[in-house]
Amino acid sequence: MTTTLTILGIIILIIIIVVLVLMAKGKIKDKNKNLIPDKLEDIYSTIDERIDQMKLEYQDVKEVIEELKKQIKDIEEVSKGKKRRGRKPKNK
Ligand SMILES: [Ca+2]
Repeated sequence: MTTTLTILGIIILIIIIVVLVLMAKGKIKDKNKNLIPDKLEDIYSTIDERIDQMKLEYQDVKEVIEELKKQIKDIEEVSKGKKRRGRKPKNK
């Protein structure tokens, strides 16, 4: 186990050194010189945008579920004899 981790650590270290050398030679682009390859920054940025979009979509689903809960409660109330309230006018 320790040997495996040591070998893995050495491999990661070699990859980091190779990437840094390639960046120093300009083979791997790093426009802002923060030692993070531009490709990695692009990937991070894409993932970050998608997570933001997913949060918005999740919020939509949450709102629909809340509305569904209200509607189910309305069915329950009507079944107990309460008068139907009907749909609220949309204010969007
Ligand atoms: Ca960079």
